[in-house]
Amino acid sequence: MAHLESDFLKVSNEKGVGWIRLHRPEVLNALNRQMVADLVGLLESFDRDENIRAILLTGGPKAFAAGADIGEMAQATSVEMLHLDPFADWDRIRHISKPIVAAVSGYALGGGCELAMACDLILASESAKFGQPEINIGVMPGAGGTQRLTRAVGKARAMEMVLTGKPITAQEALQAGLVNRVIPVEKLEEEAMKLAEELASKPPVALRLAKQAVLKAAEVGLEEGLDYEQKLFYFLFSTEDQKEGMQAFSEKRRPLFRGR
Ligand code: DAK
Repeated sequence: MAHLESDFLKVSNEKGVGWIRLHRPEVLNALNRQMVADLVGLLESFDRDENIRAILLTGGPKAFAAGADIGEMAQATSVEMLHLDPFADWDRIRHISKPIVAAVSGYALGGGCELAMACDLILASESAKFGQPEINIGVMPGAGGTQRLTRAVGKARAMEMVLTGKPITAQEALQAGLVNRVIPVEKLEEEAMKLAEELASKPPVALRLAKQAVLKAAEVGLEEGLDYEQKLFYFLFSTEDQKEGMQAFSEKRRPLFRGR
């Protein structure tokens, strides 16, 4: 299946992993509208491609992304923002059903931090800096920075980051529970690819439903969440992969998952 080419994204596809690299280095991968539209289109196209089972999103060594493109927003009025809804594309990211690993080096600020948080796992290099500096340019986070960040790191730290605009280091992000691992800069992409490949080897239907169930925990109360989890669990007994997984365990061999 062919995937969209873009001026601002580099794309590859190997070993079941669809790899997207944000590539607008002259402005530290500032996310303009076209770039976000291309990114979302590509994520959706990976989501439909049966040969892709996990997605890896990276930036460059100096920046994952330094935020939405400030120049593009600077002169907009509220009414223009409302009518154009230039950010509607962002919202589609949360409907991607395959797991997305973000590998972050350098700046992940504003929309860059929000984009990383919209992914499912974040690996950070030792140089990574996460922040919501929107307050310093007269606005506030608008793509999840007050919601996903607070759920990830708790009110105290989120409040400080959002109100002061000061970024945190990779180690602080690890301690706060924002990222999964901190990795030396030169090893980041290799380790992120290994993790994405590992995800790509799992049974795709179970992977998708497990992702949905974990995300649900941030939205509903415990009882509703447990009920949802149980129903998805029962559903998996209608898949060939469940039979194959359990049979392979009994026969002491590696399972061959087909996504059915
Ligand atoms: N937008 C546009 N250009 C940017 C940029 C950005 N966010 N960040 C950096 N650049 C550009 C710089 O202007 C500079 O361009 P030239 O001057 O060379 O033409 C080039 O990238 C290199 O940057 P610096 O010269 O500033 O590099 P330094 O190493 O000195 O500083 C820095 C790096 C990351 C500390 C600094 O560039 C910086 O503070 N950048 C801005 C960070 C920021 O404020 N980010 C938040 C932007 S607001 C929403 C969705 C998303 C959003 C909102 C709503 N909805 C769904 C509703 C998101 C909003 C934001 O992200």
